[in-house]
Amino acid sequence: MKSDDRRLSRRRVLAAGGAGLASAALAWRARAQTTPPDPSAPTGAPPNAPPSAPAVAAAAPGRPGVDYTPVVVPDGATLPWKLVDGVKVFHLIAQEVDHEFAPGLRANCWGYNGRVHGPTIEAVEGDRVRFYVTNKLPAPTSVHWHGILLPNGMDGVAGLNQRPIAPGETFKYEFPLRQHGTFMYHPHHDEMTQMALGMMGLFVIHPRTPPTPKVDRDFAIMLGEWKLTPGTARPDPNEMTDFNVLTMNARAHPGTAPLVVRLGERVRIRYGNLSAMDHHPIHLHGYQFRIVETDGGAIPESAQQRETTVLVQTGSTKTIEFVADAPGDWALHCHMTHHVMNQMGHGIPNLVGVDAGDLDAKVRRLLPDYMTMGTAGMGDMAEMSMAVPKNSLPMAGSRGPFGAITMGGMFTILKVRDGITSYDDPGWYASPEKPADVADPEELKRDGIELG
Ligand SMILES: [Cu+2]
Repeated sequence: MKSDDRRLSRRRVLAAGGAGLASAALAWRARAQTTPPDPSAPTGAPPNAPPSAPAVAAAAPGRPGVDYTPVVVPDGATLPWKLVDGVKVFHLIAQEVDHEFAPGLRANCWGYNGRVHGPTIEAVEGDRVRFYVTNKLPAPTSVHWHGILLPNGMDGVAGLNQRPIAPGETFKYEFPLRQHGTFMYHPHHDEMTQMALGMMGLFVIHPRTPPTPKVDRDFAIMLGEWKLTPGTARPDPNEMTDFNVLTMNARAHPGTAPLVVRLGERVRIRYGNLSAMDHHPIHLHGYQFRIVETDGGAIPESAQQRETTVLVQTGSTKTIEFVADAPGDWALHCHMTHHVMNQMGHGIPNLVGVDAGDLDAKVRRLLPDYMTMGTAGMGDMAEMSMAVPKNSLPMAGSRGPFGAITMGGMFTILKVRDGITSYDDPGWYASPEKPADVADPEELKRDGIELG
């Protein structure tokens, strides 16, 4: 609110009369006194308490499998740590990484510990964490702990909070974790270049008291976008609008691993988005879910809404939960239709509805493989195994049980199965019901459907 607006509304309130004002103030006070405490606030210190304030009541370092259910990072990994005098010690190594986005497409990226994106950091509210960051890049860098409440000198903005980490140097960051939720890390030095090349990761802090009901499968997915000109070897950090590789955990469909879940399990999916320029509305088929948390903390149950799509703005995280009670292969994808496409074929004229006539026959005299495409849309492209330039991905397409899946990019599959004994890819779902298929002429007749 601008100060002018505030003055205006205040004048308006005063004009409403003293008695009304007094009763409004009383009502406000009563509400303030009965407002329950913020469930996302850590015990012992308010979220914005200065660093000298006590952290959560001194707690033993959280143990995986005992104090929390470790997250699953499809196509990714979590960062190992060791315990030294009660402190969890991590080592991040910033370096160049040869990364595969999907079979057929690789690039020289920048990441951490041999991975793009960097491994997911996982700890528990109340832990004290120490990060050594070694810079093996040819450029200075820094690490910002995005969304984490910490002392100012640990915030990692080069030039503002620290000097940059020069190539070859190892810096130390250390702070207590005073909150829980899903957060991120990324450089805050030459962000445009370094993040476009892949430098980012998720930072999951589990609550000190495990949630009830218990979450059985806890997935972590970082959403990202890249410009990788077909045939080139490095992502282009100068791109502002035209991103052509859209990823989940730095993989593009058909390179994305499915999310495998046993029927009836409670599922959490944590999404983080550090895309350069885009927000991603992530849609899940077959389910309604609740958005239970943002990087600002847990959302009280009374304020949670049922949704089928969650908008993950860049620079934010959103966490959803649902009980996987519907078996099947359910699509999980960004709903921006150009974000479920891969590199090839965006910069072409609109040929939908065009009659190519005998153009193909004429051009084939010169180019034997020529084929006019796009006159009835792009769906056919997924069916054809056209030759594409070296190191590039066709616009769309993977093989499903019923033919081509005409999507790529920010797309994966939630596979819910009864009776599975492992979380390995169970293959395609064998539906007990007959899938949609060509209509029976008798039924068409019965239902009065006239086919012209
Ligand atoms: Cu998107």
